Amino acid sequence: MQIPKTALTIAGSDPTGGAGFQADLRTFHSMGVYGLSIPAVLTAQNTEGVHCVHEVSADFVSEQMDVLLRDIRPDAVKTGMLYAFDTVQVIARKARQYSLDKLVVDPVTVSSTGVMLVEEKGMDIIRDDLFPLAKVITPNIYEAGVFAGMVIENAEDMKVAAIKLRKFGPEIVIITGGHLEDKAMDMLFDGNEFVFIENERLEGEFHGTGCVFSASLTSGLALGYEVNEAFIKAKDFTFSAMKSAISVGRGMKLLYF
Ligand code: PXL
Repeated sequence: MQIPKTALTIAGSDPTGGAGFQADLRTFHSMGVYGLSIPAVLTAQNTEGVHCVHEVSADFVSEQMDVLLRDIRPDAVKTGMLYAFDTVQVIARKARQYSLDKLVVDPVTVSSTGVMLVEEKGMDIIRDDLFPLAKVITPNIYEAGVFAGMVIENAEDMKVAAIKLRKFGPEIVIITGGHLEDKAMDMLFDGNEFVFIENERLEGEFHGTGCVFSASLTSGLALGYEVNEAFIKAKDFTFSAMKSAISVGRGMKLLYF
């Protein structure tokens, strides 16, 4: 049997499986990629929201990376919710040490219900230490605005923010979750051109769309696709998972695939 491509997620735990490393693993599997996972922080949450956060020490995140990466070299890697600044620092150091090149950084900052998923100092380190190592960063429109220091209201603003974010060092910037009237808009900027993908806007509150999008993008890179192609595949995958989302609890819908 042929050995499958592998992808590693370094992210938070979400017991609902709608977001976090659990959603990433489901996505990797669905895309035909073997999933590896390192929990960087734990949350207590349900479909109504994040209740609280429990840190995993930076030392233990470091240990998990060392033990895994000296044995297995993943074909692509993504980071999600990391929370603590020293955890972000350690991950950046290890990413350099192990030359993790197909690195997707999803700069998770806040939950859908407004709970902070990163320390303030952690955001600075994501920007200064992780962005320069990233092949792709995938902020949503809100996160892109925070990192670029502006409010994004339309497609022109998305372009301006992407130009600013690319100056922090990632090769490619993808901003998700833009909207214009009844359209949902995602945009890729590679330093030369802007590529917009438009979809119909779906009704309802969805949990984990950012995680599923960045994990499907990471799967595409692990499978050997260029970022432009992986972007289209990830968008299709996420949109169809949103269309078949399920209400398993009392709160937000979870993407199902
Ligand atoms: O969707 C962002 C996100 C990422 N990772 C974890 C989360 C959330 C949102 O709640 O809980 C673990």
